Amino acid sequence: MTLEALIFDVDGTLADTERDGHRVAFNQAFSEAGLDWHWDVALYGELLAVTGGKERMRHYIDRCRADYQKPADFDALVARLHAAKTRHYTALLGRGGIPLRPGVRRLLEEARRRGIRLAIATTTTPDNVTALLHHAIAPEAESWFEVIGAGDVVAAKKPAPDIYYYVLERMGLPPSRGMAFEDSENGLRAAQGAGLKTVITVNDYTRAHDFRGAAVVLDHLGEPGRPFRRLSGARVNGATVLDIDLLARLVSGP
Ligand code: XBP
Ligand code: MG
Repeated sequence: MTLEALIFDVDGTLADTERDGHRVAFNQAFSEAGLDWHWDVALYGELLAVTGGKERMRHYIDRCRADYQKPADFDALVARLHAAKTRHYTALLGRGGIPLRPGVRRLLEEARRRGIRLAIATTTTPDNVTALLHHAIAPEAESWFEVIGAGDVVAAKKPAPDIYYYVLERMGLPPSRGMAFEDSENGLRAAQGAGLKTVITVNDYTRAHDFRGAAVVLDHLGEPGRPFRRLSGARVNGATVLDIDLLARLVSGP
C-alpha cells in the first residue's frame, strides 16, 4: 500500500507541551482567578488520562476536590478559566517557550519535498495549534497542513476515533494510505479506531502506557547524530532516523 499522508497529534508528539506548557498555563489561570487549585507534575500526569482542558478541569473537581462547592454557573467558570489558560499558553509559545521534538522538522520537511500530504488531528484548542506551528516551526507553517482537526470540532475527544474520521473524510484519504503519529495510549486508540497505522514517540508522561498494536514505538523520531531507540513494534533494520522510506515500509507491512 502506498504512503500518501502523515497525520500528526500535537501535544506530546510535535512538542513536549504538557508538563512545562499546558500545566503551567492551567496553574496561572487558577491563581489569577483566586482559586487554590494547583496541578503539580505528578498530579498532572494522572489528569492527562482525560483529554481536553475543559474536560480535565471538570474531572479534577469531581475526583480530587470533594471540598469544592460548585457555583451555579460552574460551566461558565470552566469556560472562563479555559480561555485564560489558552491566553497564558499561547503567550508562552510566543516567547519561544517550547521547541519541537527531535526529528519532527526533519520529517515534515522531507514529507513536503516528496509530496506527502500532511494533516493534524488533536484534542487541543485550534489557537494552541496555530501558535505552536507559527512559533516552533515557521510563520507560514499552518499552510503546510492540508487539514487541521482540533478541539471541539468533534463532540467526542480521544480515545474516540472521531477527530481522525473528521480529518480522513476532509482529505478524502483511505486510512490504509496514511500513518498517524501519537505519543499516548488515548491517541493510539483514537488513530487505531479510525483504521490508521500509528507510530508512537513516547515521553516522560506516556512511557509506561500500553502501546500494543502500534506499528512501532520509538523514544523520538531521530536526527542525524541523534539516533532513535526502538522500544517495541516492527523491526527497523538498523535505521536510526524515521524517514519517508521507512514509513512507507511500515505502512505496507503486516
Ligand atoms: C492533548 C490534550 C489537551 C491539552 C490541553 O491531547 O489532552 O487537552 O492538554 O488542551 P492531544 P486544551 O495530545 O491529543 O492533542 O486545554 O486546549 O483542551
Ligand atoms: Mg498527545
